[in-house]
Amino acid sequence: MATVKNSWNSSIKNGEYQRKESQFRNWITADGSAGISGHDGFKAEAGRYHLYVSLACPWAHRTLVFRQLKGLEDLITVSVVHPDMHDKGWSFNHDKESAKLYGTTGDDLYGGGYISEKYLVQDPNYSGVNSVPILWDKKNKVIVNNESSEIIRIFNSAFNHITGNTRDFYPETLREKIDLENEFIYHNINNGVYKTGFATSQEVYDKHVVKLFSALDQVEHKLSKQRYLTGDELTEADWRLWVTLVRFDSVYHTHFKCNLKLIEQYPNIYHFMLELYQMPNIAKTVNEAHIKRHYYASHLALNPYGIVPISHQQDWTKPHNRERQFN
Ligand SMILES: N[C@@H](CCC(=O)N[C@@H](CS)C(=O)NCC(=O)O)C(=O)O
Repeated sequence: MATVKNSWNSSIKNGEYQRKESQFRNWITADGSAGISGHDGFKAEAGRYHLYVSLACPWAHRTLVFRQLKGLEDLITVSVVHPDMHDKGWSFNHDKESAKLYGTTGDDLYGGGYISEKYLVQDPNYSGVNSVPILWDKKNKVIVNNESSEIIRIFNSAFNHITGNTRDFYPETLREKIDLENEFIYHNINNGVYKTGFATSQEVYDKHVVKLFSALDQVEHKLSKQRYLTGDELTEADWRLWVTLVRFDSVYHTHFKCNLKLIEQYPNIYHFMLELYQMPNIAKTVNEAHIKRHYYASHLALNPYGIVPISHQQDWTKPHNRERQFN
């Protein structure tokens, strides 16, 4: 079967959704020396860096969460695209109404029209994916990094000397465990919902939906015995799972046919999701209208009329039970 181009950061091969590699992988460090991947370094400075995000994108959401967790709100500015993503990719369409409903900002740095321009500025022949998030250097007008798993690691430590915030979500002692959780959750859950939703054959859909729910069953069991994925400490792995959970009942369950259960039907995962949502400054990273509008109105192959369903409204303020003793 042929490879079909898909408007998302992906292609479809033999009915299977395939995500592409991010191409900009530079690192910010306290002194600007080259980062771990051997690329040119960028120095951590207040006001120098910027994030381009969609509030719908779970990968971009990770970076917004870490911006809050690490007290980087005043150091790193943000632009929010319009939730609709069509042929020309993410746009900076923006007016009073979309600002109010979806948190759009336009390209408040350069007045640009599309995210693709940020990539074309780097390389006029750029043919990669025009994805968000982008971590942008305002000083040199270049992309630092467009891989969220690395952007959150940068945020986790690079600006500590400026903010004094030394909270560590990737502590040395837990790295092996965190890496294992990340690997499992990325393939089966974070990307699992996409592999399920974008499957173009029954066989492939059946395979991925079963894998996804078997992974959720395993997470439910784990969270019945311990507060967080790696034990009693909140880490990067928990946040990486959480961004998928908050989109699940309103979007993935319906739009991606991940419908064997709702997250609400997994008591431990559900309360874990509420607990993290209720942590300081986290709720402001969640814009449900932007999330729903993006998925339902952008993937017209899955939802041709772009109708956004009135889904069950989650009560995010419901008290969670995660403070109990685990044995
Ligand atoms: N590996 C990237 C993936 C980012 C990604 O897939 N972003 C999607 C939105 S959720 C995107 O911008 N897609 C644009 C496109 O496919 O044209 C990361 O984690 O940062």
